[in-house]
Parts: sequence; C-alpha cells; structure tokens
Amino acid sequence: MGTGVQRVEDQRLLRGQGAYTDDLDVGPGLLHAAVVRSPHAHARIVDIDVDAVLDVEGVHAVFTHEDLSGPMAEPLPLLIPHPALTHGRTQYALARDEVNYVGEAVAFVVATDRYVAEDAVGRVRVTYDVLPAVVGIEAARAAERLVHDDVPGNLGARLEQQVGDAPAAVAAAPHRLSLDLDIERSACMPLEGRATVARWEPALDRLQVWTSTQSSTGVRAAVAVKLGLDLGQVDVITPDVGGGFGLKINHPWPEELLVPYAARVLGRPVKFVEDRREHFISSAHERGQVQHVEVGFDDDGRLLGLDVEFWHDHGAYTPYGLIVPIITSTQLLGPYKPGAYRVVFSSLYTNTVIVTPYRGAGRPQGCYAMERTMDAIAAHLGKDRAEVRRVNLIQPDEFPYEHHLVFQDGRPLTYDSGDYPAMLDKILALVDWDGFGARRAAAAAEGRRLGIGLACYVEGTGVGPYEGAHVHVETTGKVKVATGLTSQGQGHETVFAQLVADELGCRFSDVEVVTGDTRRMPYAVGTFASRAAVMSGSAVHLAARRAKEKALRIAADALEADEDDLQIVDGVVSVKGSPETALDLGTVSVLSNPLRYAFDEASKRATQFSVGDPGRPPVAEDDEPGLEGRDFYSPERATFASGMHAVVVETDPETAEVEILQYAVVHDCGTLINPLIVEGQIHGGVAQGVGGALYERMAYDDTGQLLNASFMDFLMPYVSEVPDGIDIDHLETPSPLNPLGIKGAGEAGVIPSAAVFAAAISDAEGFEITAMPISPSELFALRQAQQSP
Ligand code: MCN
Repeated sequence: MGTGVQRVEDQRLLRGQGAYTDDLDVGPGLLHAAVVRSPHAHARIVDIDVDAVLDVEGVHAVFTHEDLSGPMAEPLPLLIPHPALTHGRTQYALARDEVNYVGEAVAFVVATDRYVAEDAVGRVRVTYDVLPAVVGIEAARAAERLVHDDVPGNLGARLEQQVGDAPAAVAAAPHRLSLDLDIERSACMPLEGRATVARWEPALDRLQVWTSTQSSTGVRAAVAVKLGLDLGQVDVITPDVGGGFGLKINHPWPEELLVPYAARVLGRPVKFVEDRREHFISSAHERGQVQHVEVGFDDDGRLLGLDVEFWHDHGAYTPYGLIVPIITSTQLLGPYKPGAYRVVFSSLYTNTVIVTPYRGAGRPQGCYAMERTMDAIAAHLGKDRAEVRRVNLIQPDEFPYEHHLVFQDGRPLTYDSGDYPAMLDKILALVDWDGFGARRAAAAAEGRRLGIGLACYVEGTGVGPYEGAHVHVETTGKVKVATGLTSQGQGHETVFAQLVADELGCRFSDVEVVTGDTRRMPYAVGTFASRAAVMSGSAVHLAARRAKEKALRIAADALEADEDDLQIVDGVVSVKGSPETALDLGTVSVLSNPLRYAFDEASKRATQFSVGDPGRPPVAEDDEPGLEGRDFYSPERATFASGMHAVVVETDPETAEVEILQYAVVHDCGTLINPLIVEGQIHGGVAQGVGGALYERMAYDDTGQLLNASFMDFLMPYVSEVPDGIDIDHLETPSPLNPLGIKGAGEAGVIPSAAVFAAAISDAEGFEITAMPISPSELFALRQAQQSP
C-alpha cells in the first residue's frame, strides 16, 4: 500500500503481447459477423429482403428480428429502472418495425469471413418509410415531432428533488443571478471497440463467450436469460480490454447477444468486431445537457438558494435508466453547502444513438453548472473566485455531511470524509493563484492573453452492492487471485497483487491476478463508478486475510507453535525470533491438501502423490482443505472522493487557439494503494477532459446523420494538445466506510474539465463562456460577437 509499484501488466500490453478479443484463437470453423445498420435516424421498416444475400458464397445465415424467438425477440433489458422513468424504452437486438437512430442494428449476417459478411450486408434490401427526426435538446423539448409515438413530449422522465424552499430562498436573497449553460455530447472512444466471440459446445451443453466488456457477469446474465440457458451453462471470459470508459458496461449490446445466439444456432464459433465508423454511430455517447441555474447569495458570496433545472439528451433509448441525470443532479453540489436546493431534470428522447455513462458519468455536467455559477457570483460581487468558493465549503468537522437528497444508489446523499479547505489551499499554492495577477500583467505587456480557471468537485465512488475475491496459494507458493470485475487498463493486476502481498505476507512477484472470468469468480458486478479499488480492493484484502489466517493455523499445527507467535514474510511462515523454524507458503499449501505430494525441489512441481495419513485431517481441525480464502465486501454506501483542478491557458489573439501553460490537480481518493497508478488515471482523465472541453463533439445534422464519424473529423487530442506535465498533489482522508480507507480515483481526472477550461478561457478573454466544448473557431466567433454592437 502506498508504493508506486510499476504496472506489471504493462510489460505485456506495451509489447503487443496483450490478448484482446479479436486476437483469440477459438478453434476451427470460426465465422464472422457484420451488421446491417439503419442509414436513417427515424424510419419505419416496411420490408427487409434478404434473398440476394443467401446466394452469396460463404454466407451462412442472415438474421432479422423475425428470425429471433423467445426472449431474444423481446426488447433488451432496462438495466437500472427508476420509478420516475415513466416512459423507459430499450431497443430490440434487431430492430422490429422502427429504427430510431442512424446505426441501429437491423440485420445480422454471418459468413466465412468479414469480407464476405460485409459484401452480404450491402445486398440486404431494407425498405424504409423515413420519418422526421428529433435531433438535439431544443427539438426534443419543442416536441413538434416525437421519437416514440407513445411518449408524449419526448419526455422519458422528469424528476425533482428539493431541500428547503429554493425558489423562495433565491427570491429573498440580497443578490440573485441566473445562468443558461450548454454542454454538448461527446464519446468514450476506447482504442478497442466492442468485440465478442462465442462458441457453443454441444457435447458439454455449454456456451463460452469472450467479450470486451466492463461486466462479464452482466453479459453472462443477459446471454443466459436471452438464450434460455442456465447461468451455469454460460462462461463469459473477458481478455485484455483496450479501454471501456463506461460504454462497455452497457450489457448487453445487441451484438453481445446475437453472436452467442448465432453460434448456438449454427453450431460454429462466431465473431463480431466493431469497426470505428460503427463505433461512432452505434456505440454510446454522453454529456449533452442544457442547464438553467437560479442562484441567490449574500454579500460574501455564500449560497442561500440554488434552483437548477436541466434537460438531458438521452438518445433514442434508456437502457441505463436515469443514472446519468441523477448523478448530475446530486453531484452538482460539489464540496459546497448549497442553502435551499431544488433540482429538476427532464430526460428527453432524441433520434440519436443511446446515452450511457461515460467516465465521470453526469458529474462533468454538474461540476460545470456549479463552477460556472461560482465564477458568476465572484464576478457579480467583484470578489476573488477562490474566496467565494472558500466561504461555501463544507468544513472537515461537518462529516458525515448529509445533503438530505437521494443519491444514485437510492440511499441518502451523505459525504463520509474529506478536507476541502486544505485542498483549496493546496491547489492555490500549486498554481500560485495569488501571483497570477502579476503573471497576467507581464504577459499582457507582451500582447499575450493569459487566463486562469479553478474547478472543484466531489465524486461518489465505490458503489455497491458487492464484489468478491478468491485468493489461492498454489503448492509452488505462487498466489492466484481472482476477482469478478474486469479490467480495461486501470492496472488492477498490479494493485490487487500489492494488496495480497501486504496482507498475506507473500512476495509481490508471486501473485497472479485474474479478472473478468466467470469460471473463476461467478459472483461479481463490474468495473464502473470508480469502484474497483474500494469494492474489489476491499474484497481482495479480506480474502487474503482469510488465506493468511488459514496458513497460520496450518503452520502452527505443523510447527507445533502458537499462531500468535508466527509471522509471514516474503512467503515464509516462521516463528518470530527463530527464523529456522519455518515453512514456505507452498509447503503450507501442500499440508492443506488431503493428498500428499512428492516434489521436485528445483521446480517446486508435484511429481507424485499418495493419500495422506487417513487418520489425520489434512488441515487444522474444522478447516476445509486447500490454502485459500474467499470473501465478499459490501459497503454501507458510496464513499466520496474529491478534487480541485486549476489551469492556466493562453489564447492566441489571432487564431483563438488555446494553449495550456499549466495544469494542476489536488486529489483525495482516501488511502492510496498505488500513487503511480492513481496519477496515471488522473493523467488519462485530464487528457480525455481536454478533448471534451476543447475539441470533441458529436456533430449531428438536422436529419440525425453524424457528420464527423471518423478520426479524420472527430478531433481527439494528441500528445501535442494535452499538457506536458500535470502538477499533482494528493490529500489522503481515509474513508471510514471500508477496511483500507480507500476512495475511487478512475474518473476524477475528467470531471472538472469543461468547468475549468470555461473559467480559464473566460478569464483570458474577458467575457463568459457558457457553451462547451469551445473550439478555436467558436471562440473566434464569440470574440467577433462581443465586438459587434
Ligand atoms: N487506486 C489506487 N488507490 C486508490 C484508488 C484507486 O491505487 N485510493 C487505483 C485502483 O487500484 C485502480 C485505479 O486506481 O487500479 C482506478 O481505481 P478505481 O477508482 O477503483 O476505478 P476502477 O478501477 O473501478 O476503474 C473504473 C474507472 C472508470 S469508472 C472509468 S470510466 C475508467 C477508469 O476507471 N475507464 C478506464 N479508468 C480507465 N483507465 C483506462 N486505462 N481505461 C478505461 O477504460
């Protein structure tokens, strides 16, 4: 714990030795799938003619909705229902009679190879009756056209939460402001798109699925339900995953069901690998919101009433219920005491691809609303932006802090711990906030425009319900650890090995971690909501403790010593103070087994075995055989990480390009397991945030066509656009809610991006930015608008 151990998985991943779903060799007879997708954002399907396809040599099957039966013909599950979601809608695996976004799957072709499958896709004749599309929040609100005929006003849900009487508090406040804000859609863009391979084993009556997911157990449940199989008949294995960032938690994707379905029907292994254009148009997006804030405050800038309404673009379906807008509506409050608070949101359908949580999941929008409000208050009062924040911060002695709102997990919104004033001091020192005036003036004297921004956030991490771990000491002394969640690049193999080495007392290099394999750990939830460190980390720690306790019991018996006198260091159990009285963990594992093994000492491998002494139990009294420990961890509620970011930018007076001169982060994720990995996570998040704030957008036209559906037109930041270095300072306020005091870290880097860049660019330009992202051309246009009367 606390050591910046280099990531063990990087040896493999950086040398091209990773095994991603597309790399797997699942045996002979593999078939390849390609998908017929809707070219229209909104249309009725009049007819699908597949006759011309079946003649194509190499085509094995083409499925349309009519070919699906039983649960496969039903809509996909609504993963997180909510009572306010009165008009929840999910899509069919293959569209039934209507398509609601460009890219929606209409038919599924399986052929000998992808070339043949793609050619066959081109020969499927779908006749559409094209309908007008609803694109963007304004069109959805206007409701002149409907996405779903039976959803009035395109309104999937409207949810209001209130503490006190916010409108009255705003009205009575000495100062009042209102803000209209806009934040556009963006997308996760993992290097590896979605991919699934499945093989049906008739002799074993068993299905094996390999898929690039954030939840193996979720895919397993979906596949079993949809294919009418028992859970025990389905294995889901998640090999290396080239990034998920949220969208791969949307289990199941249509293809994740269609691939196993086809494999079972055809009796041949089937593979689907999404290409980049498919990813743009048929995977998920997030972020799009229009926000209105009414705020009332006193002469010091202290919030008295905050009344927020926002409209959330949910795309064509709501597989994830209301999770994103609910997170926005609660986490918007950040580290502040809001006074009376009301938030109401409308979740709107549009004819665009679905919206599912994308790293940060609703928090970037909330942080944007709150931090723009803080800046507006400071400007109104002529006060320092940091000081306005300071007077509103929750104080360290106020934890646990109860907001009297319902959080995303259905429990009260309660912050467990933190030290926000100390954090503010640290970030101000990191960017020399007080010295910035002089720096700006010196730059201005040279004709340069500098601006500084500050943004603060909290993040509920480590949500339940549970996660488990299994720790098994092999007879070689190697320690195999299995957790059910999956890894997309977060370094879990390293951190979980650290936790086991620490608790069990084995060598770090002896630990091997397996994630995302339902054969090894069938009960698990998944990797999302920055929960792995808290949830699986705690479970790994507890399971290692069980293995350790068992090792001590067995060794005490064998060494005829008292358990309390034993220690485990570097994989050796010894009597404290007499190191010669010792057994290595491998030997303890041998002793835990009912079969007695003969060993080749050099390789530590078993060469022969016999049944041990039948009169003597193999392990200590009442113990099961095997040197292993298994445990589950279930938290009372989420634990709240927090952070503050500051950025110094320079805007080019002519081209309006934004250059990042300094980026600073203070972050509190409780006890750090691996600071190096946490900093890597922050770097990744900041890079993603730079893209979301300055470059990326999903450019839909009015008919619902995505105009920038390739990396030629969708601008991801390169290494040349992200800051060279990020100044990071940690604060560690341990969480009281889990055994190691951990809080999550995986999403934090991206949360304040829109807020902090809007603030810094506004500061440099002298007018307020209220719509994000802001590209150079938009900034340029805004400047011109400022100058025109
Ligand atoms: N960690 C730590 N000490 C802490 C907290 C975290 O050392 N106090 C470490 C963890 O052990 C883990 C990493 O930091 O190795 C992130 O931990 P955590 O916050 O628990 O987040 P998860 O592991 O659950 O990862 C999910 C999170 C989310 S929600 C998204 S989205 C995201 C992210 O992680 N997607 C990612 N980071 C990503 N990083 C990569 N490379 N790829 C993705 O798809």
